[in-house]
Amino acid sequence: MLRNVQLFLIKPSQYDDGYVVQVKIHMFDETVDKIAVKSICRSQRSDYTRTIVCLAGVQTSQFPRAADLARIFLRAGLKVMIGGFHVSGYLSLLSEIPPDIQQLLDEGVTLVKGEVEEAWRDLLCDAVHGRLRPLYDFMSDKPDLYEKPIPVIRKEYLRKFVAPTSARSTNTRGNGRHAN
Ligand code: B12
Repeated sequence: MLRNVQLFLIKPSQYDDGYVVQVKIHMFDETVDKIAVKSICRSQRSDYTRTIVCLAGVQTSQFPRAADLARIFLRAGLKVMIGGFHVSGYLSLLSEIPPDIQQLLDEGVTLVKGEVEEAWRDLLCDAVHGRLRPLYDFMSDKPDLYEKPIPVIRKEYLRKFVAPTSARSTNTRGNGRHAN
């Protein structure tokens, strides 16, 4: 008699040169996590691996730290992209590229201005295939978010914050107020 049904839903990957292609995603929020800098640097061990580092949601106060991290990862031969308010806001508001941003462009970091919900796939393809451009500008091409799913946030991550519904950490200084 049947007692148990085991149902496995498996979305297969694809072969490249006979090997199964796998994508592993690792997320860090430095206000509450220690970034595994050394192991990230070592993660591109062979020609068969591509490590892409994305410094995400970088605000102006965080940009110097993002730049330091970007340089460490660049020196390890990794692809590095930076996006967020500092790059998007400053490149929109100023008529010339500010020196701190220009310096990183000169060193080989890819900077991304604007929102990427609809461009993310193409950006990752460019990174994987080694054809990243220095600067991407999606400012005039805003994604339509109405039909997009709400992001799922891992519970273990939210537990690291004082209020589990807000990404404001115990380490963050300031009164948290800003004019939007
Ligand atoms: C929600 C929010 C918060 C939340 C959460 C912040 C967080 N760290 O997630 C809270 C309330 C905690 C907060 C706190 C603060 N905030 Co705030 N916040 C916002 C707000 C309203 C929305 C930000 C957001 O999540 N947008 C949605 C995400 C998806 O958009 P996004 O970050 O721009 O990312 C998109 C693109 O930039 C791009 N992108 C981003 N990263 C990357 C990386 C790569 C590789 C690529 C390809 C693309 C990419 O793709 C994303 C999707 O399209 C903005 C105002 C605004 N309208 O943007 C202010 C804003 C970002 N905050 C601001 C400030 C000043 C702060 C504080 C410093 C205030 C304080 N004194 O404490 C703190 C800093 C906290 C911290 N540690 O980050 C300023 C930043 C100004 C600046 N020059 O950097 C803003 C712009 C408000 C303002 N007008 O003054 N904030």
